Amino acid sequence: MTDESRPPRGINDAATSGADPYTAYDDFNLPSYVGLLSFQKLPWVTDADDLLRRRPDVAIVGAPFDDAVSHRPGARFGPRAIRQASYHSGEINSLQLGIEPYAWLDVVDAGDAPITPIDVERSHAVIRRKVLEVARSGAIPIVLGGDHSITYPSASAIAETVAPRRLGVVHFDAHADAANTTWGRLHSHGTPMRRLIESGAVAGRNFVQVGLRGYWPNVETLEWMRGQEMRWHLMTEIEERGAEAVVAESIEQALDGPEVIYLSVDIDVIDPGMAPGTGTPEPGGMLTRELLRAIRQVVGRVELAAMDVVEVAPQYDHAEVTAMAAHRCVLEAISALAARRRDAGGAPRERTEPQWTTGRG
Ligand SMILES: [Mn+2]
Repeated sequence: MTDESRPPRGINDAATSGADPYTAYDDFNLPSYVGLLSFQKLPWVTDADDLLRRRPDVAIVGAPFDDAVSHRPGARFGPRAIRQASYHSGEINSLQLGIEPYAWLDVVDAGDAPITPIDVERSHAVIRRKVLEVARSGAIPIVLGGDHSITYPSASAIAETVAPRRLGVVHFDAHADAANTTWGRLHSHGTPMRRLIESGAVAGRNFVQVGLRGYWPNVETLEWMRGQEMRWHLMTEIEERGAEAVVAESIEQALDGPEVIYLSVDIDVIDPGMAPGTGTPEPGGMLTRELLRAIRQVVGRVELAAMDVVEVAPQYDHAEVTAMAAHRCVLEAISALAARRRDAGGAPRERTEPQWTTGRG
């Protein structure tokens, strides 16, 4: 058990002399490479009833699935790579937003959807159920992919959860992912946005894409997208107008009717020079710093229902640079959620739950 009579010691606390070195730090405050792997060493709370009792503000969900890729596989290892791509542990302080996010928000790691390989339908079904369980606890799910096909079950679950309020989508990606089929299959990482619109989960005109470039999709798919009144902003538009103006317009378009937003981030929206660890890299993308700023901008402005960060394939990464960018996308969203709560006049949270017990006391 954690010793409740003393505050947990952290990385820069001076008063460790005289403490029993075996119990001086709890697991949350030990270095990031020590102990079990959860996102940011946050509590691992996977059971639906435990989530309902705890009612966290935000919950990380892993979707380690890549059976629906069209090119290089490997994103099934993305959630693990993202979870471990941080040297921080314990309490953290966002310099960008001037806030300690965990002082304002109860954030947990809800673990992974119980994926098995070689079965797209089954995997999508368990992702949908996992995201539903988390969202019904009141937490904002932040889903770590996984290939982009997981956005179909994940955003479908969120559309069901927020109904009758309507869901808009802000989607950062090099690719539109709105094809009808890929190699004859309806469910692939090239089709989830089409399925979301066709199923009625999201209206086409509130589906807004940012960062598209390259040589796909084909003319017929673009015509279908226009017919659905989808809005998209090419990378060339970001080059000409700047990301901040483009993102501001995207937010207005996504919220033109809906009340809440699903944010989907394909890491390949970043230039492959800065994020090589992905399955379908597309040269000429956003800077990492532009994307992080854009995430703060979106989450600071909208009511966020859920988020995903997908297509991190660590086999093609170098020095964890892609996984670290994905990890930081999540942290920027969490910090922006905390800043929203503060700016709305909320109170810092009371610590009723230990972050992580030591088992060493
Ligand atoms: Mn993509």
